[in-house]
Amino acid sequence: MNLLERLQSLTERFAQSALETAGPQAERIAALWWLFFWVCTIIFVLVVAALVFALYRGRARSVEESSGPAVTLDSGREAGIHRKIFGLIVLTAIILFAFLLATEMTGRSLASLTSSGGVTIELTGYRWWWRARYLDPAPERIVVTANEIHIPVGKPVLINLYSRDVIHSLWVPELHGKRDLIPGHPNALWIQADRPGRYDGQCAEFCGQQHAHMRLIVIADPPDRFDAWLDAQRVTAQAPGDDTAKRGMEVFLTGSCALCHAIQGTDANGQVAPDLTHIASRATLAAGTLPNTPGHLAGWIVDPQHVKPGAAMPPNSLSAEDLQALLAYLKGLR
Ligand code: HEC
Ligand SMILES: [Cu+2]
Repeated sequence: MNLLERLQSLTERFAQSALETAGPQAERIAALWWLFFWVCTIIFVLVVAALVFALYRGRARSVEESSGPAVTLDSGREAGIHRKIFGLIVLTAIILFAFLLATEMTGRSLASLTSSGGVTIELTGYRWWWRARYLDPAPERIVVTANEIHIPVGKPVLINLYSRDVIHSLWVPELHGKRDLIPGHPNALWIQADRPGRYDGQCAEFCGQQHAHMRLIVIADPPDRFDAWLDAQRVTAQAPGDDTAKRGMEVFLTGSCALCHAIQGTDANGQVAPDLTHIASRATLAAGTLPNTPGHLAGWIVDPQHVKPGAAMPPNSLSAEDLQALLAYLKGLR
């Protein structure tokens, strides 16, 4: 692969474009964008053409008249010019009003996507990661995860938005516009993906030092795969099989980890950090900051402040054996 191909495949995988729409909401926003784009482009071209014409004519005339008397407008011509200017002002007002109307109509149609009995996700912003809870009337069926959510293709999904600290904003450009997460003021939006794929979003409201490392991965699965994923997430962590992983679990539970992190099915029940019950099934670590590989995981656990300065996880000094055991344990949390 040469550099260009590498770049292309990278942008295909990770580029976020509001114009590469993957759902009805984003399509409406993109249509509005194109309307603004074409109308403004046409006006821009006309204005520049008029300007060039006026400059050209003005120059030709000034050469012609430089020896003659000063130019004066007769009152008939002046009235004509005033009428033209007035006409253009009215046209501008009409165009702006049409934009306003189109924006309002788009806003309304964005709000019209609803359904009952679908998937509802409670998404909470933290500095600097996302907690996601898949709601269910039966408490034991509720799924808690972080930084990576799955949704079923072709179905409207309701996302309730909360913040635990400052104002964040959710933006998944290929699916929807931005919506703020405001402390003490619940917000909501509907999203729908029409084709399977990975759609990256991130925090779009400056929220502190690591604002740029606050990615949310949205994976749209065909409905049966989505159901399988959700069922798998409902399963609590199994007791580890081999001795190394058993030792790792001990390190996790007796160390500081369990104060902040929860692992369902164990005594770890910390609520101020990402749920790690299925950490091994996620693509990235620390809200898209690192790929989820054993090497990166080890680096993260030992010194998160090096990777994400300011993040609310302290460094850990672990012996080499304990670290390896911890990695073996976390690897099993699929
Ligand atoms: C003081 C609380 C705290 C302690 C103690 C702590 N963590 Fe964390 N951890 C966090 C926070 C907060 C994050 C999210 C950081 C971010 O992405 O900004 C995190 C993120 C992680 C992640 C990435 C999760 C994800 O979904 O991306 C892993 C894995 C992790 N911690 C493992 C551990 C292990 C193992 C220990 C014990 C050795 C530990 N943590 C101790 C607070 C803590
Ligand atoms: Cu944020």
